[in-house]
Amino acid sequence: MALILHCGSQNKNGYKARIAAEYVGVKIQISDSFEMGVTNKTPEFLKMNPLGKIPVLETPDGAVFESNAIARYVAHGSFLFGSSSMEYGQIEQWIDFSAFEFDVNIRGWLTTRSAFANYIKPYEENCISGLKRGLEALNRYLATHTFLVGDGVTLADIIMTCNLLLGFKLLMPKSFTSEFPHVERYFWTMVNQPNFSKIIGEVKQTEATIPLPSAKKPDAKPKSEPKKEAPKPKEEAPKPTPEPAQEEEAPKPKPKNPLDLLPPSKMVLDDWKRLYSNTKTNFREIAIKGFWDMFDAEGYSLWFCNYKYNDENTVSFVTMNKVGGFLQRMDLARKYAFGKMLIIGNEPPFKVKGLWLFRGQEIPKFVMDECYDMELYEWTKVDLSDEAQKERVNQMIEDQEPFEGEALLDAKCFK
Ligand SMILES: N[C@@H](CCC(=O)N[C@@H](CS)C(=O)NCC(=O)O)C(=O)O
Repeated sequence: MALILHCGSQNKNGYKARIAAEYVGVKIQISDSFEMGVTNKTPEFLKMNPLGKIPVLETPDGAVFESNAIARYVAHGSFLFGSSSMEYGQIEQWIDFSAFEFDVNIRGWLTTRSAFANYIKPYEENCISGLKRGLEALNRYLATHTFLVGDGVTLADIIMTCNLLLGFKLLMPKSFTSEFPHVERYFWTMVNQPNFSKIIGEVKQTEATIPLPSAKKPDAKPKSEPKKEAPKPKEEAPKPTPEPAQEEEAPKPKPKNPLDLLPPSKMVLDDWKRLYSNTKTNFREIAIKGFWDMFDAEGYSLWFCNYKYNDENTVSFVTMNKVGGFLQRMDLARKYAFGKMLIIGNEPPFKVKGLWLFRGQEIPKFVMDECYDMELYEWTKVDLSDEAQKERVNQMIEDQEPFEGEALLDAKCFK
């Protein structure tokens, strides 16, 4: 009896064993009669996996469930486990890493965006920040490694790639992954290996995170538990619910941003941005003086920000990309904000500090809600009665070097 894998042919968890099988020359047959929600609820299936989940591998000696275990079974005793105890340990280490840092968070993020789950914003944010933390760590590692362990593909690469797959296909567009260039290079190298592409086919990166089902609006508060009889997840990732027909309702006028309802300000943000951009000499005398002349302390507030995880900023261009990504995501606030971000230090770990001018007296709520980078920084309102803080504002606007005794690696402006 051949090995029979019970799952759909597009199941990313099933891919793990199937790619491993290509490398080690094991034959696996996909059960062609498998029907999700039907086959896996039968008593015969539940004997193989009491949870009724897929994939399950049926062997002449019994069944194995859990996709990583199935892949291990297929790869047992082969070069896919490395050539020493240390390599073996590291392969297992990266398999666990990919399961807990990526699989858990990608599945969680997908679930929040699926038609069968209630949207819980803090949960989604938690998944995204966990995922980014893992990607940053992996990116650092891959800056100096082509494969996860040793000089060739191991089971760790197979499982890692499969666990990243739905992220690239459904959630993480280029603007998200470009912060992690080594992960990008690694992922595309892997999915284009002949033994991978034979099973997975061509992989296309999503152009945007799959939208929320149109019936559900983002809501910061958790809603009630899903009903027991809610439809079960499909085997593959949830598909976005189609938009309602256009003719159903006349488009509603876009609600005004609350910042547009604030009392008018004498400060015209665009004038300041123009002055900043056009001042090429005598910056202190012209631009900085002009800033304070224009500044309206009632209509605007100034904020210092400090990156919370500077210890992780060990690679210069990755740190710069991270800040660049933050500024891109702040695009939604262009009408209401100006910012300077400094990347500080001659050598790693680099510090990231910034100065932001926001319309209103608080950091706008929609920025806090929609730009997840915001929570990666500590925010302190500038005390305008403190001359030392005002001088720090000047230095940040001006990219003064040295800044707080250190060289600047880069300075980026949001305007
Ligand atoms: N950790 C398991 C996850 C298996 C899993 O969640 N399978 C999903 C489909 S991808 C399933 O069978 N869901 C059906 C159910 O929960 O009833 C693995 O890696 O095999």
